[in-house]
Amino acid sequence: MGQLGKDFLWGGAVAAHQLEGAWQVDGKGISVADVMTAGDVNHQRGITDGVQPGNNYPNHEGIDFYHRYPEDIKLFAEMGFKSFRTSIAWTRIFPNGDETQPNEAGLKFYDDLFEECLKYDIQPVITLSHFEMPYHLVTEYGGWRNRKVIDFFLNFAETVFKRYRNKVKYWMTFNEINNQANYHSQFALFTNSGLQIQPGEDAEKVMYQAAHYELVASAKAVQIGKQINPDFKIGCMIAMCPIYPLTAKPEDVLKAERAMQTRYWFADVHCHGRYPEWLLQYQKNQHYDLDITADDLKELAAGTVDYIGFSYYMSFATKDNGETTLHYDEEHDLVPNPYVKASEWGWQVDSVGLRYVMNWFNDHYHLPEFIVENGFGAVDHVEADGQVHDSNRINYLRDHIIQMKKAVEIDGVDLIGYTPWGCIDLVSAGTGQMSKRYGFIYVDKQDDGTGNLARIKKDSFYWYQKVIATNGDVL
Ligand code: BGP
Repeated sequence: MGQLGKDFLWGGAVAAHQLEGAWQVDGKGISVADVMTAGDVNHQRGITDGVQPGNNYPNHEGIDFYHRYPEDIKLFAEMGFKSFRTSIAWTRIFPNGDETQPNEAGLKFYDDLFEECLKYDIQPVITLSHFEMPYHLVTEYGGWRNRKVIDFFLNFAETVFKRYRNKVKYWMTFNEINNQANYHSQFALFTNSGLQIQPGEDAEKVMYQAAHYELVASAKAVQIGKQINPDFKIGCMIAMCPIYPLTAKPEDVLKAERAMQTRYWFADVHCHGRYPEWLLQYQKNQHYDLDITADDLKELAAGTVDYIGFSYYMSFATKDNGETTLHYDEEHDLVPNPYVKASEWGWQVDSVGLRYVMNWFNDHYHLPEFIVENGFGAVDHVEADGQVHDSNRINYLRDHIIQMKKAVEIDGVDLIGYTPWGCIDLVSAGTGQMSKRYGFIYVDKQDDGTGNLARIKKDSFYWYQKVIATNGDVL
């Protein structure tokens, strides 16, 4: 039976655009995250030109991690972190994305940040593209619908692989690359691929083409990375929300199976190095004559990943809708699961689902796994005693760690590490809110931008400190 090894990478996860702030400091360019508004009442974020003065764009200031990271990394070390996942903001290194020479001030910032981590024996775990591609690549090239963006991304990847080859071992290419499987979601298309669908365009077809170029870029980046440092471990990053059939009715089971294929074919390409047959057939049925060359397919086969990084928050359910094409449309085909409870943001909490997906990934790809996001977004309050008593978050994480341990100790899954999302309060990607908090550390910043950015250790800070100190034995 497997155990959580002594070098199990307990840690926490963030993303540059959700906490660094300093959005135009030291030469940084405008990223797609910088032109996203805060959430409206339905928590839907808008996309605008964001660069107008005076707009309260939550990503612009974040929690000022850019200047305060020594204090925050010290707090992570106090919890006992062995790893810290964050992203390199592409626009700190190449402000517009299509330059040939990098911005030295941006490279220096991450040199200093990684050195601060290594000072405490905390391994940086780095995402190359986390919803923050240069906005210039969107306006000038149309985002990932343009094959040229592959080379711009590879220039960025090679630059940072070389610069940090002795400081970073664990990398991943595109954060939640499969969110865009929901091709109706403007948020997913824009943050994953910088896509803005024009009137009359087939969003699904444009998404397949953009995803193809990203997958080729990922495969080529893996090969480049391994040439720079053969010890690199380069993973993919999949948003994993399993989709269960609502009933045992065969048509519901068939629908759920196609739903899983539709959301996770990206992992097939990342891990097997080829497209699944069902998708090739589907694209043929749809007469999608995509720009996929023989050389592309060779690159996909040569650039498979070393591990499966994934986020896990919730599970979904679906049921047969009478269509014969089996086509799964995430916007319309999800139904509530009566057996699980939802958070105040409607996310269906399902800790057993974590054990399910760890087995699903193991069965499909049999690669090491890394849970690089898991967490409970909730409104926290600083009580009269000056503390934040976040027992709901402790209960959520405890339940998920229990299932995670079963998948390792009973089912034999090879798990590299666990980095709960938003280990310090930061800006919600989906809603632009600070009030949807995930952290072990509270940050005094509110949705309207007010607050003094003070950090407060929540109850979960001390709980997680004990979890790490006992390697997951004390929960
Ligand atoms: C994932 C993203 C993270 C983070 C997380 C929580 O989709 O990879 O960047 O945002 O979700 O979601 P939210 O911030 O919308 O609550």
